Amino acid sequence: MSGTCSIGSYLATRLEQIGLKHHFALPGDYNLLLLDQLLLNKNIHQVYCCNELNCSFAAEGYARANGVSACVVTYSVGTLSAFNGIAGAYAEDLPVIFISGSPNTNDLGSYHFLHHTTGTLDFDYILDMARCITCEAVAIRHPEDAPYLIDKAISAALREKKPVYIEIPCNMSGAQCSKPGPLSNLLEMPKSDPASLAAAVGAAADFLGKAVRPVLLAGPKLRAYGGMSTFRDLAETIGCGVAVMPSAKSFFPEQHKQFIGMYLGSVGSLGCDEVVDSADVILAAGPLFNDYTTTGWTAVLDEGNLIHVDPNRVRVSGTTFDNVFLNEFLGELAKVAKRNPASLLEFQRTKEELVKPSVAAPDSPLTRVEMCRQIQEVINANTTLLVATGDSWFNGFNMKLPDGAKFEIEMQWGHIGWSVPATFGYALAAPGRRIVLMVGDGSFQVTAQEVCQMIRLKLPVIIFLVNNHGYTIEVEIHDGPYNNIKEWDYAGIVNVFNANDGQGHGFRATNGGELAAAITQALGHTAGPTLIECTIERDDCTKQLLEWGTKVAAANSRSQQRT
Ligand code: DPX
Ligand code: MG
Repeated sequence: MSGTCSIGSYLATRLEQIGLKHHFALPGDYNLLLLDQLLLNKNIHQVYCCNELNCSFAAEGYARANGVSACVVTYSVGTLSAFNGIAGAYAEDLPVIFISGSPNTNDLGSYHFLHHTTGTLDFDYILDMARCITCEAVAIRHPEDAPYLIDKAISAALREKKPVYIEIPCNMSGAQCSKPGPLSNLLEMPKSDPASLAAAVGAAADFLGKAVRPVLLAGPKLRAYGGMSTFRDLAETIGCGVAVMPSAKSFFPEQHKQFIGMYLGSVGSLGCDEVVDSADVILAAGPLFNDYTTTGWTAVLDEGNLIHVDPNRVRVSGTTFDNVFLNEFLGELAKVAKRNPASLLEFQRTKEELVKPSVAAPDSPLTRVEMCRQIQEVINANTTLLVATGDSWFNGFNMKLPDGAKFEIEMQWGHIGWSVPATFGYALAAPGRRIVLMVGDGSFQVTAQEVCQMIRLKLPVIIFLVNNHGYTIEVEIHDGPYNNIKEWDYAGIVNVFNANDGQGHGFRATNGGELAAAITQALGHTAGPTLIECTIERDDCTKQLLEWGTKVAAANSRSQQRT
């Protein structure tokens, strides 16, 4: 292990060691030498995006499938664009190693103004901003510090499941530093304080033991903090009803006999909110309750009834136990929790069966219901369904997932445009899966270019582009001329991206027959993506969106209260 290597090669080895097969990149003169160094490592492929925003979202999507990811951009002009996706990764608990190639260190202390900056002598503003949206931000200024700083950042990302920022000056990527050793201590995860863990488990077991009708609720942080399997163990020990929050859809199998649906207050799945609301103890594992997930603060669970399991602490009916980690807590609780299936029995007694939509006539104008009916058929055990911000969220929530199917949503950050590059990144990290995206026309217009990278890398993604002629979610919350968007030829755009060497397919479906034919083509096409533009009426949205939109709008328009 002794000897030296370049800083760029040190970084490449570390990225390889933490399990990356790809990193996403955009060139600029401050990072070109770094990109050259990274290219020397043949075990990780450099993958390109059309702009830095997309690059950050592609890395965010890759981290969803792979657990961790990296993207490399150029200083300031590139970094600032990527910050949006990096902040999104922070919100969504995804460890993205965000690397920026920065100015020559000899310029920093001199009276030198530099391009791509604000035209002042401040060269720290990017690092300062990065600190707000990462869990560790480091800037290499001397080669001998590089191994320490790179390792410090990478281990923070893996430990905290948040993005980190590493700034490498353009005169440093080729400079020598000591070679990387084994990863071992970088991967060490913190352990709960034993006394605190025992106290938390004791209090939770006691609280659950006295409950008449407990339920379990899976939250969005369950996956990032490694609790999906211990959560299932706990659920099976208790035998109670198990609900999921929207961003945790697929974190507990929907075919499991204890599954009672998605909890989203009055717009959750049929019969679920009644059971959760009437439970006297709710164990929420890795939740994040915000205005969206509480449907505009109309579905706020009583803290007194909650066992609130955060990544690193637990609150049992308002009493906090610090230094208790989610996965260990759930595992220990599963060993001592008592059986109580009352909430599941309640659900089974009260549940109403959903009426399956009937098949529409193949030549009648396409409706949202018929579109979803057909998309449902595409979802198999090997599918990952990604849904973009908009009514695609609610269309996605209503989809039934067979065991093995996965669901991805960016509901905390909620950036329109996230889904196209994130799907690209996800598809790259999950080559064997059937990747299906549902995206609205407005969201698509933000980051549409990234379809060309799916074409470039021959990724057989199926994109259902819901053309409802505008920002329908906003139409339902509050309409105005700003919700109208310019019509595009969405199906035709694939040919623009194909140019003379691509094999993407684009179809427009205006009725059920055309949609069925396009889906058949898509399922047989493996040499690139298929985009199916589904044209529906502007107001053809889910009833959940209407109700949710009204409640969120009411929460947004509350006037200032004096307390
Ligand atoms: C906005 C949203 O067409 O979906 O189904 O028609 O709503 P629907 P579209 O993709 O439109 C999305 C649109 C404009 N949200 O309805 S959800 C506000 C918004 C945001 N992110 C950013 N800017 C604005 N969520 C970056
Ligand atoms: Mg739309």
